[in-house]
Amino acid sequence: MKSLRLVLGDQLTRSLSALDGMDPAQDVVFMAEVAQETTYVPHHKQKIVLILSAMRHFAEELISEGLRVHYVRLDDPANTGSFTGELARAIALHQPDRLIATEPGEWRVAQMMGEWSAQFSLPLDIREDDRFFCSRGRFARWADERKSYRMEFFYREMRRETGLLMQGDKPEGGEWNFDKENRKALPARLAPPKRQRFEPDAMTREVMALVGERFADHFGDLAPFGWAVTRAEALEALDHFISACLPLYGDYQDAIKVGEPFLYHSIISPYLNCGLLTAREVCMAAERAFRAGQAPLSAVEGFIRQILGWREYVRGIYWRHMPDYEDTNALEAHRPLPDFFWTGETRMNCIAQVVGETRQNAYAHHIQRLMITGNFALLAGLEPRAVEAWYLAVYIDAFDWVELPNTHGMVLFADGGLLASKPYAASGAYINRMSDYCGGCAYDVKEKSGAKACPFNILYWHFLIENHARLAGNPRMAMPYRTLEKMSAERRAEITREALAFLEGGDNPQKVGQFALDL
Ligand code: DLZ
Ligand code: SF4
Repeated sequence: MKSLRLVLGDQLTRSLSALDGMDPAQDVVFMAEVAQETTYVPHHKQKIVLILSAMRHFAEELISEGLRVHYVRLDDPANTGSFTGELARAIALHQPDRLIATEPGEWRVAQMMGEWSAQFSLPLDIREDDRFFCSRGRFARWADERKSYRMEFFYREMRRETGLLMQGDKPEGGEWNFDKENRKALPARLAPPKRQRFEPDAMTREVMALVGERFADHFGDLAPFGWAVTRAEALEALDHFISACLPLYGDYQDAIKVGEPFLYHSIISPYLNCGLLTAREVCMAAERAFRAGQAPLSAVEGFIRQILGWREYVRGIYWRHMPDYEDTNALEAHRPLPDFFWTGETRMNCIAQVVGETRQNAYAHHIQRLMITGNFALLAGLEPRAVEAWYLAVYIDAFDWVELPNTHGMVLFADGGLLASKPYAASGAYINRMSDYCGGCAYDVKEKSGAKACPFNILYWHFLIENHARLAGNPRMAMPYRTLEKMSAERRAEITREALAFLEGGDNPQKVGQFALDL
């Protein structure tokens, strides 16, 4: 029986279930670069380079193993631009008896895939994506048993199930979570390790030329491009993280420093999410470092929790709640995304820095995404769809299944608390404590009102006022609401006036001047 085996751009793993039991004499692997995927959001140029170059390298590795690969390039004049169109051409050419796929990561693609069997009159075997620790069915069973599902409990079950960082049936070190030992402020003189860059080879340079020409209007710098595009390079990046960064990863997990876009973060999420590395091998490498005495338990536990806990949990939430999940808008946020999310042209130094680094690297670390751009989007009441499209486009590791719950649930609280127990709203004081952004800002983080006041200070209280009916009953919001209630009616009116002036005028210096006169 001849099978056509589908490998999507985020399934670049040799042990992928769709490639299981391959008959090299008959079977053909199908891979396609298609406009549908490169443009459904205006992906950062480096993100497109990573995916296409990693796809080409992966195909080459399969071919050198003696497998047959039907590979369609984006610049093939006959390319129809869609998975369905390319599959139709491949089926006509190879005349397979059946199709074999691994379940796709994205709802949109799963819907498309659901039609292929009838469309092509061929049996389609959709196999589980066993690169995840927790299958979709397994997550559904866990979630069915509870009214509210918090990550921490899910994570404990995953620890028990996998045996990662366990001593028999007890967690290593006697506790499940060591976060109280993590998250320190970064000492001024500590210099984080220099990160590896992988020089683009001829294949990557060819893709860069294609992307430069075809996606010139997409956000982000094309060069320098230093991401790993093969499994061998990704493994090297993993080794470097484990030896040079993991020991201090926990301590400085929430720190932010100007000019240090990577700090001690792993920066392996792009490789995990497109398949060059697997979650299992990454967690095992971290555990080995702990057992060998090379990294403290607090750091290793914190890192493993991100992958075994959080990453699996958000995927579970995505599949359990799509497609309705993305339509919720619990805080009824409808303001449009300001241009400065794309241009970085704003007097708010924190936003300008994060957007600038994002443009350069297609990357920002989690606390920049959550507490700078994300916090602003939450406080300003930006429309979830627009914010989500932005995150999906600009970050190299962003795929819908992981981006959507993180942005919609964690950052914007648009799911009304399904994922997070409270909105992650913070004023300028938090940003000032965790970063060195405020010193170089046109605004004053200590000012609470007037033209010089940090917009986060005004927007924070305005957010609480605007969402009083929706959030005041949340026990985890009791403290800020008590403080708000102690404020005079005049002060509250002043906050509303200044916040609306900012939100309507942007932080255009002229308008800000005008807004100061209006006060
Ligand atoms: C993100 C992406 C891009 C930019 N390009 C392609 C592509 O040309 N071909 C492909 O197979 N996959 C691409 N991807 C990743 C897909 O969007 C991803 O496989 C789906 O979202 C999974 O459901
Ligand atoms: Fe950001 Fe406010 Fe600090 Fe400026 S003062 S960098 S706007 S937090």
